[in-house]
Amino acid sequence: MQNSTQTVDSVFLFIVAISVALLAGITITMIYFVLRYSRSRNPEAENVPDNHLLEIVWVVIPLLIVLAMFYSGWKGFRFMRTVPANAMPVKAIGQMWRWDFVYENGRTSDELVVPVGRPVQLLITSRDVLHSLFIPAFRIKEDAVPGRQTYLWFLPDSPGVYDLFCSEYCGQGHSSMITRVRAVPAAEFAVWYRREDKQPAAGLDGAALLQKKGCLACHSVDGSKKIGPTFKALFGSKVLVTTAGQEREINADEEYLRRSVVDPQADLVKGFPPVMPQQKDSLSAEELAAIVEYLKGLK
Ligand SMILES: [Cu+2]
Repeated sequence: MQNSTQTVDSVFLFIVAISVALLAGITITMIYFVLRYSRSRNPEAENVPDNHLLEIVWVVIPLLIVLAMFYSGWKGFRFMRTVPANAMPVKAIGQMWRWDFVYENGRTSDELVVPVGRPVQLLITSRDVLHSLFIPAFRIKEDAVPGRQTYLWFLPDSPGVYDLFCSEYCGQGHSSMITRVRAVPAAEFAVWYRREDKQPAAGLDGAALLQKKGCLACHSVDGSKKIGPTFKALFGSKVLVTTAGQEREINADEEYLRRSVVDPQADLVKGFPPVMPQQKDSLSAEELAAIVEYLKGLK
């Protein structure tokens, strides 16, 4: 089965080949004309009458060339917009600044694990601003738009690990919005797919989870100021927040930590923008507990 890599590369090479041929042809003709029609060889100016055959040729041939380029691009576009019936749907959700992948059985992952040999359809959206999902190895890219679903498909035809980027500048942490596509043999995928995500790759180590979930793009653990408040010495401190439009001072207890992760805008810390999305569906209860436990220990 053909995949998007071959499709895009063949269109690309076709257009590059035509461009190189045109560049060479035009350059050679130009050099020939400079020499052949130089003033030293033609001291007397001469009237050159029009040549209908020549004019028709230089209109029709370039027309055929650009139509051929259009046709190959259009064929490739149709191929890439037509999702095979047996494709595996995976939701891909972008947010500042990470990707979440949600599978049909509810399994979630922060890297895109796919079985080799089966087409994958990505159903893409965003929790906050515009992002763009880009997998260079498969030559596919599509915007992630809040409130709207876009799609892509690709065929992972050999096992391997491929980069997956955000390619739409989406704020300060844009460059850390990078993860991987892991294409594994079908049997290995079946095991991974059935496994409950109680033991994520990073274990239940709160520090590793903060890193893995992208929290540290906005929050520091050493007291330095980023887009969000620092986690250092947060537990037990007094925090000035806005709750339902009312300013109040709140005690940063365990309940506050948990609520601020799951529903960050419930108590918005003064001096910080309301940009963090809710984390209801992106953290398991165990992961949340591990993170809160870790935050409590940050003196
Ligand atoms: Cu982004």
